[in-house]
Amino acid sequence: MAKKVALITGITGQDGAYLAEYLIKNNYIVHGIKRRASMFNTERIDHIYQDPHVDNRNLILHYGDMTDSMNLTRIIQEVQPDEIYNLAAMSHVKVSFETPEYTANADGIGTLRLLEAIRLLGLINKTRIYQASTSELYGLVQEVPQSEKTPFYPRSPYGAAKLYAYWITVNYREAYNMHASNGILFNHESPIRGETFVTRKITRAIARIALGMQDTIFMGNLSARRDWGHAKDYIKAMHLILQQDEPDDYVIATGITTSIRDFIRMASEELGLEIAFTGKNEKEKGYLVGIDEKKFTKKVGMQYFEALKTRVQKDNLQAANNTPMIAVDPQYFRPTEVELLIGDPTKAKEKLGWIPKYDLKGLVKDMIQSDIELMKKDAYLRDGGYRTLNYFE
Ligand code: NDP
Ligand code: GDR
Repeated sequence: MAKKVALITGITGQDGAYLAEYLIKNNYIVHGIKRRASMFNTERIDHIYQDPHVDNRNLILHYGDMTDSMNLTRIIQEVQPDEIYNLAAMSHVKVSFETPEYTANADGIGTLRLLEAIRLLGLINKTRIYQASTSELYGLVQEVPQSEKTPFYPRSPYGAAKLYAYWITVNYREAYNMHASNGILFNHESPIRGETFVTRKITRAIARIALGMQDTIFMGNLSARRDWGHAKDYIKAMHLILQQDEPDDYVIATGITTSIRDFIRMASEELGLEIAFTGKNEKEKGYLVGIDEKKFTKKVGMQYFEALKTRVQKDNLQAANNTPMIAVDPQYFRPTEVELLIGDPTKAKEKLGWIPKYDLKGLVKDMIQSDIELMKKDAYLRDGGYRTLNYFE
């Protein structure tokens, strides 16, 4: 049987990388669109990269951009994909307040460009399309848990751009009978999550603190709550959505919500660290109040224990000479915040047969273990006295 051909926009991102690997394992030929950058930006897919000089490649990359209609149309014409996964986006909610027009262009109109290309190229009966919709569509809480029927109320330029993308996908499905579907995915994370999203920022920084490479993590709103799953589970839902006879929209979530503060506690606990929070709002701080020596030694290493022990504070946490592990910096607050997300994945479980493998504890463990390994490389170099060249000297 001929292999199916998939085109992934945003292949260099977290989801694009996991999805590309998954589709290749499932006998697809995968084409991906990457942006030109001044340095390599393919780190997440280097393990599946194939040299352009070998025959019968199953991963082929094209330069492109969601803001360039002609480029997208030409790539789709060349590739003639059976499935398109539109994962490319300016995906950072806080940054979208600073780049609202670009976000609307790439995330909103970008989706229209793909849909219109499929139509103009006469591929409506061949090409199925998945749109990466988001729980950010729900924004200001209308009801919980949030399902496919919950009204939308986006709270950021990102959310508003994705709202347009959601509805234009529904419209092309209804107007032209296109196999176009939305996955309304709640937050999903992994060891390869971008370092500025809150979970990865936390696991990376806690690993660095454990290894004595950093003192404090500066955070935004610690009370926001998110429904976090593992990206490895969520990309399987994307694939399942495009294998259905009928196109449709699905919420993909775990149904469990957790605050940022509790995520910090869980990530710390993975290494045997106990954090206590004091103060409120901008004055809130988190201190190291205990270390489980056995756990820490096993997960991080004995040589880092003594140094960290000196940071344990039990009494008078706010004393001036105590360095907090967690401090709040209002620069990370958003002009309008999404306070509470909790999704209802019933439809996806019943219709798609989607079964996630990871719970939040498993996700946190996966992320923190990976960040400890990554950061240890730097710690070993530091401890071994290795210094890289300074190109600017
Ligand atoms: P990432 O930010 O990790 O990846 C985004 C990808 O889009 C990267 O490959 C990036 O390229 C690419 N990209 C950005 N702008 C453009 C552009 N103008 N033209 C072409 N490519 C572009 O996101 P995730 O993998 O986490 O998310 C995938 C999609 O799912 C996104 O659309 C996101 O908005 C959405 N989503 C994500 C959720 C999550 O929790 N992760 C939840 C719900 C929806 P580069 O590497 O060059 O920056
Ligand atoms: P989100 O993810 O905005 O939900 O969008 P992010 O991890 O950025 O924020 C989650 C919550 O944490 C709070 N927060 C902080 N966030 C960041 N980034 N940095 C901080 O220091 C910090 N402190 C507290 C935020 O205020 C927020 O409430 C992600 C993206 O992947 C989107 O593309 C996707 O659509 C949604 O998830 C579902």
